[in-house]
Amino acid sequence: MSVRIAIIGAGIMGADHARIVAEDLPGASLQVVCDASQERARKAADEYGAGDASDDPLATIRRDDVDAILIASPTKPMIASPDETHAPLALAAIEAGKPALCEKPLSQSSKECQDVIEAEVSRGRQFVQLGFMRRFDPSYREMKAALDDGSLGAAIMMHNFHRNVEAPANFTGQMAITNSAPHEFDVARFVLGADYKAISVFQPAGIDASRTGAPVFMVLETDKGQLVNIEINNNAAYGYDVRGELVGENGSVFLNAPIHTRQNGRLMSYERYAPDWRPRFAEAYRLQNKAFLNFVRTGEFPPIAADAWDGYCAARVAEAGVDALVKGARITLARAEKPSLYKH
Ligand code: ISE
Repeated sequence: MSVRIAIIGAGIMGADHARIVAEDLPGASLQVVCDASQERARKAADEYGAGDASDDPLATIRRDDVDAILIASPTKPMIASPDETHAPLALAAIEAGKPALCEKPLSQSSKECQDVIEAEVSRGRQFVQLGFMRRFDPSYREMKAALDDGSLGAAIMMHNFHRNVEAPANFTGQMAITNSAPHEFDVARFVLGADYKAISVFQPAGIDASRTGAPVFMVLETDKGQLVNIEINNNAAYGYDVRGELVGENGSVFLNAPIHTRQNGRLMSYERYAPDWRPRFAEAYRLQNKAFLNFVRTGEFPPIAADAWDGYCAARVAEAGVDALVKGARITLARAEKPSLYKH
């Protein structure tokens, strides 16, 4: 029997997930596409062959003909964070007893993440897989394997660059920390098997820090004594460019992007950058969504996937990062106790 999936949100990520479910996820069927705009929901539903379209997320979650939820909530009309609907919808899915794959971040509020954690702990099982898809990216998987198999020796530093072509209109400098950087906060934790104990945040002098997408440079210290630096530049202009280097005592591992061709001509040789994250992480999204389908079928939470606890950890360090930026100070991190429900 096909797993009947409802997608909440038909924006850039909702539409891409609808494509993956419809074209690249055998065993799943696209039952409903829901969006605040009925027109946008209908367009995505027609394009990807969904059974229905809706503009009511709670009714969609509760439908008897829906087995699982994919939360890629529509961005508000860009007047607030585009991510503020994720946690409430995750709670509604838990209430309905349905597994949910929730796009990152779970919430920009660590308190809202704790509400989701409490809802799962009180039911004694996990419902929410969180969309930190880089954990499934083949490049990050090889980087982690080199550390885990001992060939790198002990990890000492990790360098991360995360560049978008152009920031959306509402994208504040702080959103570089709360919306983009959670990918690095999570994947560095995952690769290193560590947690953060402090964060410092800087911006280049002379830039207009209030300008949308103003770059930020962060230095994080882990509880294993490692250093993690993260550059977020959402107005890089030249292309979507995510880089990483894990430095160990016996060597290092660089990430390579899945670039398939190099073009020669006019005395030049060049490779193309992706215009945004979807082509760069297409395989990661496919593998993440495949793991979610298996979770829905078996109830076994995928061993490398992110969960509500990881969402809380990312939100906690993002909150400290905004604090560090505003105060121009190194901020130490306190965290709640990890419930035993979260095994990874
Ligand atoms: C966006 O929300 C994503 O999740 C992308 O993966 C990331 O590269 C981008 O910076 C975020 O704004």
